[in-house]
Amino acid sequence: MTAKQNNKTLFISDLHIESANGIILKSLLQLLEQQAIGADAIYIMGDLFEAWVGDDDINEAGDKVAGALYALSQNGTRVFLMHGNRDFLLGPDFASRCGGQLLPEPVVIDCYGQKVVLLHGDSLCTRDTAYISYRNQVRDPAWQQAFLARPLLERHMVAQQIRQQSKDANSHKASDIMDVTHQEVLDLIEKLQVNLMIHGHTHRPGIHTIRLHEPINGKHEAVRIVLGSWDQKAWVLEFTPEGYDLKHFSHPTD
Ligand code: LP5
Ligand code: MN
Repeated sequence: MTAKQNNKTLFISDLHIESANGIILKSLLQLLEQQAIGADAIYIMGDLFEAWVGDDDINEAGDKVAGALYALSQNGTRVFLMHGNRDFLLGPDFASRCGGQLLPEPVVIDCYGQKVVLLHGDSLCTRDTAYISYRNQVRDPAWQQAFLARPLLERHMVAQQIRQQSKDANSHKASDIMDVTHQEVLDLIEKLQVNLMIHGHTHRPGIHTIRLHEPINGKHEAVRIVLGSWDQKAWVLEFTPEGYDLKHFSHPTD
């Protein structure tokens, strides 16, 4: 049997969708209908939504995203979702409405024969100690259970307050502490013995080569690919058996 043509896997993150009628959702729908169609898989690596307060918060933006991903999955593209710091409460109910699967992080996948570690990226920003201690609290299952038991309106109000506190806090933080800690990256790559890492979160899209102290899989280098946030344009990492390409596109204008 001949190899399937046009094998590709897409990686996106940090869309921060907040409105059913906004340009970002339109841009995602365009990507799913035009570029993701026929792909082997799509990995949505966190912060798909601006804020997610629980799968019981049924809303039009969520419905549209789930409907489009479900259609893609029915057409044979595997759909994977990962938590970000804005949508860490996204649960298996929503994932199944997308015809997808929620991945733990970090997770190591095999992409056309290459081992790749995937994670949202916030856990690598360890110099941002205020964020890491906040993260430890809100990732605690007991805290989440209690939060999800609160009325929806209250959850929305808390989310809005935390967003505001986060914006205020970030305006006073040095820019470099909101980037990944190089040692954390190295430690994870060495622990998992991979030569490729893909993450988002920092909104600093790029491809970085990392010199290794000890070779991994016979190589002295590893690569860290950072996905971009979708505020000004759409960022997509396209992975094929031949290689990868970090692309960006203009959002639709109409
Ligand atoms: O999101 P962004 O890019 O602005 O900044 C992030 C970090 N901030 C956050 C907070 C999110 O923006 C808010 C998400 C709301 C939706 C969540 C659903 C509802 C859950 C409610 C949770 C109580 O993730 C920011 C990082 C930045 O990335 C770069 O990495 O710096 O971190 C912060 O701003 C955290 C502050 O430094 C500390 C905030 C203290 C808040 C204390 C409230 C305690 C709440 C009680 C928890 C038990
Ligand atoms: Mn993020």
